[in-house]
Amino acid sequence: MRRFLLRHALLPDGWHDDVLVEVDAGGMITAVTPQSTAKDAEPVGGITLPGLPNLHSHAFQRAMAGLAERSGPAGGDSFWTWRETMYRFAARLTPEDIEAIATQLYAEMLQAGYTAVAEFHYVHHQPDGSAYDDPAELSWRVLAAADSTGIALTHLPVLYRYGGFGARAPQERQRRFLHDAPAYARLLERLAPAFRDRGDRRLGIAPHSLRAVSPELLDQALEMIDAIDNGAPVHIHIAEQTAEVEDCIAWSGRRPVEWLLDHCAVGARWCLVHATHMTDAETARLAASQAVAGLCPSTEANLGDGIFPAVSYLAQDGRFGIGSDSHIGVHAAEDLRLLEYGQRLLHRGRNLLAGRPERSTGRRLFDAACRGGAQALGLKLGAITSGCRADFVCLDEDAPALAGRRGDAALDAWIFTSTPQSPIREVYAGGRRVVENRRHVRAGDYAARYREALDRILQE
Ligand code: NGQ
Ligand code: ZN
Repeated sequence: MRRFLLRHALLPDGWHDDVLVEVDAGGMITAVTPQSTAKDAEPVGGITLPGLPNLHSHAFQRAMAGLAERSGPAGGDSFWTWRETMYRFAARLTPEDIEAIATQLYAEMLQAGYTAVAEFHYVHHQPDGSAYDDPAELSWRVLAAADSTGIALTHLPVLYRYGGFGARAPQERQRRFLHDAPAYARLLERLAPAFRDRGDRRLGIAPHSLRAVSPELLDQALEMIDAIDNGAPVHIHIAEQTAEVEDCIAWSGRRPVEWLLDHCAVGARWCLVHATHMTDAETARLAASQAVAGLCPSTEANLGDGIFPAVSYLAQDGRFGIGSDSHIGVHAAEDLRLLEYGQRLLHRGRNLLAGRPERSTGRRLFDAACRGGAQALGLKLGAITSGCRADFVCLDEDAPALAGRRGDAALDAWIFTSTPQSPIREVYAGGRRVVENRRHVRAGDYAARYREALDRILQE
């Protein structure tokens, strides 16, 4: 049992001072008492927020951030040309590389205020497409990265079988990703024991997209995971690009989100990643479904996806969380800011996602993204309350951007003011202090290993 005394903290019912938080040996909160006078507790200074869950990550892509920002030989760059660069990059990575990249990334996430991540993991096999001796080799690498850094992990092995709508044959360069149903079932069974009785881990599934699975395969995958953990998270990429919407209509007569809502029991266990292109009717149905929309504002901007209908979706109580996806940016505050700014540019107004008069936009976005993120990860975290993981993000009250501000004003300053130095000074994950003085406690080792890997990968 450990005891912390938080000087100024955001609890589910608002801001409080001198909050005593008791944490068990598993890193979970057992009691929260505001206005405590406890003398024997470990003091946690600054302005303390719950850690934000990051609901969408392809860890290996962190190492190619910035490498696809030159126009290609034919011009006409798009999501699809970026994808070719990404496939070439993915083809080169060894298991050691994947672990080094994921470890560096997860340490960066913790420094940025993300204390949990849903890893949408789809590089499974050797470069020639054959399975590793242990078919879960690359999943273990991701788990090792999470364990070393202290980030909580929802692991989503991706089911990828086809190359396009209507069960088109996959392409050669997708061969590291592919499973048929029996191989996927074996992967899930092999992984399952590593997730039992762990408050900081959950196993779910990720059918990659409606392009990569057939309707039958989607149903089979749901049966497989339910046999292991009934109700475990299900994440899928959907309606990110207009070409995908057109292809889906050509295949089925329906739009992607419409098709999914018609064919699957989409509810609270589901996370629809992107869902950028929806009609008003789809937006209303998704909001009513209680599923989480997985928004990835910096990646969606980088890839030229389009703008999610956030004003209307949130007005209908639609749930959402934030993901850093390709990791072109790893910055919790920046992604929340970009979500609001996309709407400002589109609708030419301000504070569009505050939800009601006289409410802080930052607070509304942060609360909702914590709640939606925790739901999407299927883990008890994202709030400083009994039963949740002890994840604290402490802003430096002496940071100039926060001068004179407390409570929601401090949260708004963190989210909307971009400063050269992040105000996040300390981070606790599962009750363990993993970021001190703005750096992960093992940042030096991780960065050295990461640089070595990248020097080799990019020289080849
Ligand atoms: C991915 N990324 O799986 O990494 C995808 C691109 C695809 C994003 N959608 C590949 N941002 O969708 O086919
Ligand atoms: Zn993605």
